Amino acid sequence: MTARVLALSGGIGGAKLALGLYQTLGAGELAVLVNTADDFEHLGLHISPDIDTLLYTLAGLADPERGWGRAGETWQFMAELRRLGGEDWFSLGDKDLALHVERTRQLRGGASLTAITGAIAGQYGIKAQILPMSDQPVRTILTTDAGVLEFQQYFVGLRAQPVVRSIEYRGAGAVAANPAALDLLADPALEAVILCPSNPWLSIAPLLAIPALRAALSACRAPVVAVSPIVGGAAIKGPTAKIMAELGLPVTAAAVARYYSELLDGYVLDRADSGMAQNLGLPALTTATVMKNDEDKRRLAGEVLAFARRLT
Ligand code: FO1
Repeated sequence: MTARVLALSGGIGGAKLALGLYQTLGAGELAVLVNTADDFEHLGLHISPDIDTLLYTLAGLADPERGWGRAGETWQFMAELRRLGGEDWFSLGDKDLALHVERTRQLRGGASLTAITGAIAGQYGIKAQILPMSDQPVRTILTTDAGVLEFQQYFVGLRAQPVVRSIEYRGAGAVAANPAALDLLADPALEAVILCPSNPWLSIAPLLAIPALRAALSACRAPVVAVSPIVGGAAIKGPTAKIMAELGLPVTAAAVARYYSELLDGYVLDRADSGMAQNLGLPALTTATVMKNDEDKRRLAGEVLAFARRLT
């Protein structure tokens, strides 16, 4: 079945709404286009953190507290690695490790990240398409007060503490966008494109930096709706608010809407920010956007889909 809703997502924040959409839509009706600019090579393995967060979340395997990695994980590999004096700044659980080893083996055998992700999603019983934004590498590089840093070095190694001056999505201008995503965006049967409440600058911007994807989103006939990751001047999780302030932007839901503005047909913001809804220059839905449990995720997903339908 061809998907009728395409969600754009990074890792933890985006995966929450993606799960709500997945549980609200029928089997095969959701496709998720995922950031791969956080990917990196670590201990000789290809790690795709945002894809893995989507895989584990939609399969019901994710750790609910951390948001990344597996529930009920064990850490014997990391303990032994530490004992050997190995690199232990990035934690790979024992179950999670199997995914990285198998993915890396298949990549070295010549399979594409899209094909591998599709096969793993199938193994996990996921009835949605999980699409890497590209099969070629794009890498987020941050210029900070601690120097020029690769994404995971900044995010995990330095806990996102350095002050960000600028962000580059290295390679984005030259890679091919995922062809399945381009096909979906051009499909007249597509009903909605949802920008999940991921970090706009770290998670969604890498997708938008791929010229063919941005053009396809602009040309798409289905309504494009973003959900604000900023609520009442703060981010629900992660460094979105900190980065906005460091980039000289006001930390508001409206500033996120302005960042996406030319792509959007509608914007969803929290009740805490209802005062901003009138001045966005585009249709807005004000609702409770903080997702504390699966019921919140399904409720928000249902409201976002109904809002998008009204924009058609
Ligand atoms: N995030 C952390 O904060 N610390 C970790 O040690 C860590 C390990 C890790 C391993 C596999 C994986 O798929 C994700 C992992 N993450 C970890 C999360 C991840 O790197 C970030 O949350 C995303 O890249 C940002 O979306």
